[in-house]
Amino acid sequence: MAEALQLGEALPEATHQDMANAIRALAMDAVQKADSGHPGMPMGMADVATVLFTRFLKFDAAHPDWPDRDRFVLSAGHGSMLLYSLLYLTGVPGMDIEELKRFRQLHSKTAGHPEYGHAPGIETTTGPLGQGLGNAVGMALGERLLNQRYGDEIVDHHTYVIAGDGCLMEGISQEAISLAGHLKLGRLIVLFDDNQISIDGPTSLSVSDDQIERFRASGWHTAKVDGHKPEAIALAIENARASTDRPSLIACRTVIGYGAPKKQGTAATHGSPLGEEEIKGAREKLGWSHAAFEVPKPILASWRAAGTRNAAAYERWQNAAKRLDAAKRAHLTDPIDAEVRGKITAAVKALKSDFSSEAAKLATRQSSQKVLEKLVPVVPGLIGGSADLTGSNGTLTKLHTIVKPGDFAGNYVHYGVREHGMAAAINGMALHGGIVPYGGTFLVFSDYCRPSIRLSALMGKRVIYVMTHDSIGLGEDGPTHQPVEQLAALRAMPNLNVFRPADSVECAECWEIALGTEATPSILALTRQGLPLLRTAHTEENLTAKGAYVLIEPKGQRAVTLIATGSEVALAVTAAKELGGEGIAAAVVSMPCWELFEAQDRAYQDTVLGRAPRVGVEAAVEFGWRKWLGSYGKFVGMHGFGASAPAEELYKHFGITVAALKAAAADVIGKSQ
Ligand SMILES: Cc1ncc(C[n+]2csc(CCOP(=O)(O)OP(=O)(O)O)c2C)c(N)n1
Repeated sequence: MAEALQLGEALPEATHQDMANAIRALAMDAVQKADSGHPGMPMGMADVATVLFTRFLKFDAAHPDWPDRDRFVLSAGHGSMLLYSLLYLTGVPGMDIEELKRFRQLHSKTAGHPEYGHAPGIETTTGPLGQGLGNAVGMALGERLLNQRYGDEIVDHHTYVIAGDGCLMEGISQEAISLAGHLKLGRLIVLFDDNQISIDGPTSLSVSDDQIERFRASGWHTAKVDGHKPEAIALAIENARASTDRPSLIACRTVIGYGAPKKQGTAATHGSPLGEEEIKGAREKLGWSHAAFEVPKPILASWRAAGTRNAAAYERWQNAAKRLDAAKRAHLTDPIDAEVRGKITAAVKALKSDFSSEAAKLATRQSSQKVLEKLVPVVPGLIGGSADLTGSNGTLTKLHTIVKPGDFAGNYVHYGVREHGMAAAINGMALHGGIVPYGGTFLVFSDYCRPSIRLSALMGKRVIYVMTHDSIGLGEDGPTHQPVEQLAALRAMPNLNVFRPADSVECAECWEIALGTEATPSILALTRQGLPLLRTAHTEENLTAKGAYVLIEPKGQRAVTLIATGSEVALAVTAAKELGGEGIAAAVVSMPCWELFEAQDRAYQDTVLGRAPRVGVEAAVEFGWRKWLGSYGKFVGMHGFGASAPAEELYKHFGITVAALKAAAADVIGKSQ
């Protein structure tokens, strides 16, 4: 069997064709064994991938987490067997032949689509088409930002992407292409699998774009090659690498399912096993006489040699990295280490104390800006930005400088009106390492970012979304801009912390948690309108960390508990005071983060929620609130879309008022007696 090579064994040179055919064979065998998967794309792009991995890609299979490796993103994630074959063939630890045999099985490293974290070398989770391309823009931007800060010896690599027709048809691709062209990300190279086939059949059914002209219009260097001619591919990649001030597109004309005698060039190879007969025919056509999953020693040896080709470069890099200051070196992979964490906590504590004593009325978007002013100097790699709502989001401080095309000294990105592109790019920056990204837009446009937010959550990356104008409280812009269902929709997503702070102090606490939570992204839902300071008594403890806490505990036994988030906590506080004046003991629970509260133990939850009947208030739809209110609790909030009017009028119009809260309290108390 063709597995491990003996030490000292000569490495006979395999031909390019043999090496590419190894990918083809593994892809068709694994898909056949799993009885599901996508053989066509790996078979079609095997030549391109072989040229890239054996001649250009800077990686060291023994050290797949080398910070200065080239990034390889398989945006067309359905072709996952291409990536898995490459990882196995080049010798990435843990990706052995058994994993390929377990393609698409539970707990294998070889999931249907590449899952970040399942195996080294999977740089990002792909499958939702176009996302990988968006991530790659962020990775390429991250590389340039860190190059500026660390120099060529430490950070100097390329980002390569394989994208298919599907990726380029998705809307997100336009945002990604446009942003990369604008920023002049010259180290981004997209290899387009130009096979003119997608699931429904030939792409002529649905698209007539001239992709070359399209990329060129956004300032890209472009080329077209026959994707089965290794020398032409190599030359195109060389030229792309020489284009240092423009990103590059190489349209590689390929035949999907290359080698399958009857099915190649057709959609039949896209997403189904080829079948035993067709595989037998493909083996004959390709001249591949080996058994399923068998890669002859000389061919494997050549692949393994590709995997060690950069071992010396890796050693050189290690030596250069050793000369770095220890903290700076650590921040290349982990910007928020224990020391930085300590600084963040100290800054947040000081700010909370200031906020409490000043007791100013501030919109939480303004509070957030004030928090950022303190964080920018202490968090290395903190890169801000907004999708053209900088002033509204409060994402820019006077300490920031702007990232410009070809100039990466700054720490703030104007993403333009490209919410989806921004969200995918900040995922890419977080994946790259060395960067803690945040990006701003209006909360209602979280829907424009949602597919990328979902991937931040699925991958478990520290990405911070600053989403302002979080309710009808934004006023006159009206229902198109007033989120009502977004909070519920975001809370429905696993592994996402949705924060809705009630005042400046909670806002500072939310930032501290978001920065300290490495494997969970955060949404900060912030107000446009001013809010009174509620946390007038300074506490060192971060109360938001438990998700919810008792803000007001009445004397004596609770008659009712008012639970609120964000801007509505102030209403609950006023209602509780008035109820108290009327002899009704009302508690107020501020609940800035449901997810963190859900993670608390039962005893804490019981103390906070109490045994009295409950009323919930949030200027959003009720969906999800039952779990806090129980069957008999009442909810005060939105029951449909908002309207265009001044905020105060809207609160009255939609019945989100102190009077409504008191009436709801009376109602639930009455029912419980
Ligand atoms: C956002 C999104 N929409 C739809 C799909 C389902 N899907 C997977 S592959 C594919 C066709 C892709 O065509 P192409 O990129 O040309 O891939 P090829 O047929 O060349 O393998 C579709 C629609 C998906 N994965 N992601």
